[in-house]
Amino acid sequence: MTFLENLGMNRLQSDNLYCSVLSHDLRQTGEGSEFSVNSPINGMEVARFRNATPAQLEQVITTATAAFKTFRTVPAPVRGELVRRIGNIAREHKEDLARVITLESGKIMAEALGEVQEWIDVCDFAVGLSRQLHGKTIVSERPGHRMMEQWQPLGPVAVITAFNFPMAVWAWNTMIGLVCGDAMVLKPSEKAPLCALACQAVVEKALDTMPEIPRGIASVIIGDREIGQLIAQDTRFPLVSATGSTLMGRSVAETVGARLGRSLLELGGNNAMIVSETADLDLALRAIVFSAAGTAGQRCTTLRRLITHRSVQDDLVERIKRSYASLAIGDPGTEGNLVGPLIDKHSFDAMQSALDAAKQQGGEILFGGERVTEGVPDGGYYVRPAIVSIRHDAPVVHQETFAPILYVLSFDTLDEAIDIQNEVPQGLSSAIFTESMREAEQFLSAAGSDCGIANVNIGTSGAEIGGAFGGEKETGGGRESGSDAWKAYMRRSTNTINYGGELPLAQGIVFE
Ligand code: UN1
Repeated sequence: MTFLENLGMNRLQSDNLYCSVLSHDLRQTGEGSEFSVNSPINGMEVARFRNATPAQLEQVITTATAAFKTFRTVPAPVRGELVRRIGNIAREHKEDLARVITLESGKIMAEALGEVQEWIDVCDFAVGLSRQLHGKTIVSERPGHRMMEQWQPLGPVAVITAFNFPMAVWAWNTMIGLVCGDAMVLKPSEKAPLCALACQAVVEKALDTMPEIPRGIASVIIGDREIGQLIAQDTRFPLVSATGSTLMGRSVAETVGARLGRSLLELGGNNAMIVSETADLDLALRAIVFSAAGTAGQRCTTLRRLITHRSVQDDLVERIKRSYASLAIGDPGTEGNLVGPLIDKHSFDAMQSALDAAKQQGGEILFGGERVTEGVPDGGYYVRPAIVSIRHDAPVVHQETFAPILYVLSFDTLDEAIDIQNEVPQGLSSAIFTESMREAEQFLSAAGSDCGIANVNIGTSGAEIGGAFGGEKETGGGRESGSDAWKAYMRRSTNTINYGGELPLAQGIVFE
């Protein structure tokens, strides 16, 4: 695995185990239970780790807290310069980084390269932002007074990531958090720890060129649920940003909420596309296939519900079937393949039980769903993406199954389609395909989609980093990446300054 060596990761190995605790100041193998990382490509072991212990977490938090004290006073544009260098190193190693993603997440190379590109893009965004952390000047009701607000660094921030976007989601949080002046601690998915070490290796290369920056501003801790729980409990993390299942997010939110900390959650999606009778079906088809079958259905933004106007449904479904039949399924490292493996057997079993449930609930499997064993590496769980026709209110349709199952639902009026779109507990991404301006505007209006992302003539997945990314309801409400998502990583301080010689009270109160 020369790409790991190119990234400088070989030096992290000792006794065949990779480090579980990593920052410039700390470099240790874990002292907890051992586990192996198996590539979804063929099930083979690619690395072994030992989980970190609570005592090792304590060291990481102490290091991050100390680094934060210095880092918060480093001027934001200098912090931006660090992020600029991180982005340049990521550019230089784009292909090697993508290979680590493919190895651990099973994502095809084209999408893995796209993921590294998201990291690079968010670096560029964050560099510009480092000179734009603006507060407001506010007029005061009192003579001789001025009011303003400032945005200050928040503190050490914990980032808990999922296997499916092991670098991009970390980068959205960490590149923005760094320009905001926070010390960032990553607890990666246990399925993608090598990606975390690769990210850390890039940050450390950049840190080597800027000795004025405290080393402990970025660290990685590889641990199990217990470590995640301890992170959520620890008041030294004013913010815990977590991406993953709703189950995991609920537990993080409850624990962080109990200590009145902040959590930033990006959880499950159950994303829908409405295809109107006026839609450009060629365009819709391309969007559907990428959104539903791309990444083997393992994006938070994956298209899971296709809400079609009754008049176009049969034609559209036929076209999707034809397109699905020609999708190359196989080794994600081989050029030309478009659908790689599911992450593991557990994920395959979950897909099969969802398909069984769909059948029991009156659904009909129109295409796919089965395991593919020919022309794919042995040991991986490759599946043919499934198309299922079913009632919109069947219970299985309201759950997120992290696999390529596309439920096809029908509607007669747009009001009905929007109700169907909004009736699930999740609220991440949504789309409408229509050539009607009225329909598009209704979908985007206050009475339209209730999701954090609502698109017109674009699929549900593949968002750019410039927008705020996240969703409502069980998706958790957090926003990451672009727009003003940076505000979550800072504390707001409202300042009133009296430059007059009197002490007038607000609201005209006389107290003498
Ligand atoms: C995720 O699946 O957790 O919009 C993130 C998209 C990507 C990010 C997905 N930019 O599909």
